[in-house]
Amino acid sequence: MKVVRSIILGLASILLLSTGLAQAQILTDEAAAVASERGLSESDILAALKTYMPSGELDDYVMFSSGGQSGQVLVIGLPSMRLLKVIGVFSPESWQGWGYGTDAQEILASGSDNGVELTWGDTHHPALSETAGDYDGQYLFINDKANARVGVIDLRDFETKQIVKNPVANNDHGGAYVTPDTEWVIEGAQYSVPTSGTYASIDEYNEEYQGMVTFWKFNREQGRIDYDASFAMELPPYWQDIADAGKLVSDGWVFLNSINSERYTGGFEEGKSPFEVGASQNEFDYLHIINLDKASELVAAGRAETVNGFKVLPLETSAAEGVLFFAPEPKSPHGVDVTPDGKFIVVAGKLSPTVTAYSFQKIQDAIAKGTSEQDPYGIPILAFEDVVEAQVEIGLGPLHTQFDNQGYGYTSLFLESAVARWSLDGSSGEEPWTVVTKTPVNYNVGHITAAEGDTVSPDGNYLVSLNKWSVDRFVNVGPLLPQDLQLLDISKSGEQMQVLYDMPMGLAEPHYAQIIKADKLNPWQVYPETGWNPTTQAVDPIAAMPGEERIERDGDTVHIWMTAVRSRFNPERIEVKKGDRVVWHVTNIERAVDNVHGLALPDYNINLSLEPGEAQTFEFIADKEGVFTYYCSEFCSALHLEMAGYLMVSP
Ligand code: K7E
Ligand code: CUA
Repeated sequence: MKVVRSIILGLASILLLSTGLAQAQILTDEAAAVASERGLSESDILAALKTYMPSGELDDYVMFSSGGQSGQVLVIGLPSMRLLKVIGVFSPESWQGWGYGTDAQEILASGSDNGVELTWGDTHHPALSETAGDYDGQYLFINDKANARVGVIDLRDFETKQIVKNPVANNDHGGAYVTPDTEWVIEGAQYSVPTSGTYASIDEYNEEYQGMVTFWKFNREQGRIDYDASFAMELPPYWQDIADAGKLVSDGWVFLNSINSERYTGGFEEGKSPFEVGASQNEFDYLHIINLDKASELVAAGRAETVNGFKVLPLETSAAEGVLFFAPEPKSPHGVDVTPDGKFIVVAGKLSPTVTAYSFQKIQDAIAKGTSEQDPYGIPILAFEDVVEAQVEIGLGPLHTQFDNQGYGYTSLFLESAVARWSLDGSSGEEPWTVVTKTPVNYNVGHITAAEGDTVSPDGNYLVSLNKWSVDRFVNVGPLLPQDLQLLDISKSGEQMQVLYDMPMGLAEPHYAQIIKADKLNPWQVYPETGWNPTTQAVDPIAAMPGEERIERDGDTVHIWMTAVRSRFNPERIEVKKGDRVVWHVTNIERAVDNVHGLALPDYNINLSLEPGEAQTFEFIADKEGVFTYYCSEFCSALHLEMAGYLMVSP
């Protein structure tokens, strides 16, 4: 308690300068009493001080985290670890009206064209858009591992604008990652299947199944992936895992790690080894080294084939033209992460207690020198000793690596439940390529993410450990536990890395996250003009405008042009006939910040969120006769409960 008291005394003396003796004394006594009552240690108090945000104070960083099986993206402020927003991407999100208006329904249904309506996604890796290798705060991309889709979120309004379905893969894992100027969004498939989408017996796995990586061309002006300018590369049927783009010296190259070089096909039910054993027998798998610039030149020169209407560069072409190379990587590896200077590619061992740093220069030299080693598909294999710069003995179950501004790498250790800090090639002042310290986390960490950690100039300061298990951490809420996101202070060099905060995340399993400086984000507070369509990011020509509210019948279709303002809808009474098609346009004509209205229409499964200026259109067939009340579902004023109307459907 002495130490605690001395910290508090220290604090009090700072306060004394501004407030005077009496108040400082009160603080000392009260704070010491609280600390003693709650049994807080010195480091507890420091942690509390470092994360506490007084009401009205804003966070320094914003973390965009995947929402895992919820199909969402989570927005979290740092260092307070306050949840700021949940963004609906692959799943309907009624709070945002995401998936209830016509435009959003169309976006959300992307990929649902084979007769099954997709209503969820498994988001893994968010990627902030970059300019010259730095996050620019404009867009966010996120993959859906379950269905091989990529979502595009516009950070002017934090809403999903596009979902593209991969036409030559049915699941993905190596996405989303961006190249340093966001020209390309990378999406690597995971479990190999016949890319044509047709049936092939698993006995023909080696010949008829393929691996895949897709490069989606991003059009920044339009804020959309350009489907027709995108292409995929066929890969051998190993299971490609995680990817990263080169930067600075390695710009133009892409790195993908893989598992299952055994090309094991399972069959536990027939007495064979399960996948977990059969797919991890080899000492080495293959780091895929891809010359993306060259691949895109070949595609531009017409060397791609068409599979399911999509451009695919055949494996033979990549092999013959020097687009694809392999380097051995130990053993069933997981993350691949390029250092901020672009010089090294760090692969975490997973089943090997090491991280391996490959030198981009050595890779180039080895490619120039040539190799006679090939895999069964004719892909050149560079010799391990030719391309490796260093191997760091890191600990058990290394998965993912991040970087800071002090010359350290950080690697998550799943089996050890720890984050290791280690020195890169020397700028930290420590002996190069050695572990400096480890901090325990609770428990079983997957990804870690550092402030601006995937850029050419990371910030250091904070690191978040995204833990898989939260046993013992929180009040029991039943057998499905929350996830645990732990904030670490990594601002000090050497052995000090303090866990500051545990944030329970009761919303599926966040895999990866990226942290951007808050001042790089510049979203709108209200939509720029009244009648704004968030999908087109422009005034909608069919929006309902103030003064033009009306109901018009055109045969069996009834058009409604409605405005919403505190605290009324106009019109309030709508009469239609059973069987009519109702096309309902509604605009929130408020201009004040946070003056949101909702439009909930029970029985027809509609709930919109209308932010100031926003226009939405939805439609339905009025196939249920009766009297329905619609109402504003956002508490907008003292007379919010009066903000309602009647929809009457007569026989
Ligand atoms: Cu390691 Cu899907 Cu990035 Cu999870 S993945 S941990
Ligand atoms: Cu408008 Cu409540």
